[in-house]
Amino acid sequence: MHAIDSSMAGVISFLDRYSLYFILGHKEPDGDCVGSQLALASFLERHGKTCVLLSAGPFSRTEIASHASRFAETASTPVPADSAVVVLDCSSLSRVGQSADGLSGLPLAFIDHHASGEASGEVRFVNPAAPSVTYLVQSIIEASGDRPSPLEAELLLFGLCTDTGFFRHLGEKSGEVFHSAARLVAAGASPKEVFAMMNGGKPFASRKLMGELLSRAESLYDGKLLVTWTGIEEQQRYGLVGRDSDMLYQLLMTVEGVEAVVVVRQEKPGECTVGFRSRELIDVAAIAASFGGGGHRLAAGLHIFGELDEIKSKVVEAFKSVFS
Ligand SMILES: [Mn+2]
Repeated sequence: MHAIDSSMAGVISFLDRYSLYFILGHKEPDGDCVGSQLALASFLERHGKTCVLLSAGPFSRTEIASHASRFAETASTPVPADSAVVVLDCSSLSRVGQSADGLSGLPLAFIDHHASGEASGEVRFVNPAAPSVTYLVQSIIEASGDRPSPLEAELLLFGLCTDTGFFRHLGEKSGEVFHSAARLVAAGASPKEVFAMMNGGKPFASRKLMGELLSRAESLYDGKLLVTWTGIEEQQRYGLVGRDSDMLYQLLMTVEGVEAVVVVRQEKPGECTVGFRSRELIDVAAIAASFGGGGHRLAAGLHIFGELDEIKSKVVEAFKSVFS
């Protein structure tokens, strides 16, 4: 068993050591995942490396759909000698899905800002205090004595804005995050364009579906928990494109007295996903973890086997101890 290197020097030397890097992210990628993968690949390619971008997809979020063509689902075999794997925005291989197929045994590094994950990989550059993985990738580029290209800066700002809800989720000790964002803007990123990329281009029907979820939301535990849900038939009727939960959470979190919001979706018969948001007091990552999910203290999620009604009542029940 080798010691795991979690230092900046360790990750920089890992990214210098090999000639080809497979750059992976988690299933159901978001702007932070895709932005950090693309920015890291661009940086490494500028430094003479070959990069292969892999993702299990699906690229169902409107704001990342245009990047889908840059990614393959699995590596083509045989894998060239002197290759290594970098996994971004998650800390365990189970989250990357089939994109890791054929890559076992290669040198492996994780760059992540989630607290959960298993202790594998030669390098684990993991900082749960980081607001996004793009923030960590930016710190790696800068610690290497370089600065992001205009394209990389835009991708890095896109990831940072995705995971911070365009800076809304940041608290009082986040001065350094704003400094790093300022350096991205100085390097050519446009906040206006990133905002449009994140929030524009949604199908009309996706807003109608959001209306359905808003009208059916239930207020529980004296208004501290708001829960809403949607079934398969309804999602098919309105279409799955552009279902940005972020806006839905944002609207529900504005309600007076609310501490947490839960959204349950039946994805297919016998399978649901559950999303959690917390205002401040409730650790929703712990609640998600009790069902096998994960995430951050104030934003978490899980994929679970079962039907909508059953999962919804189990999840609501799990809040009993925190609200009593
Ligand atoms: Mn992230």
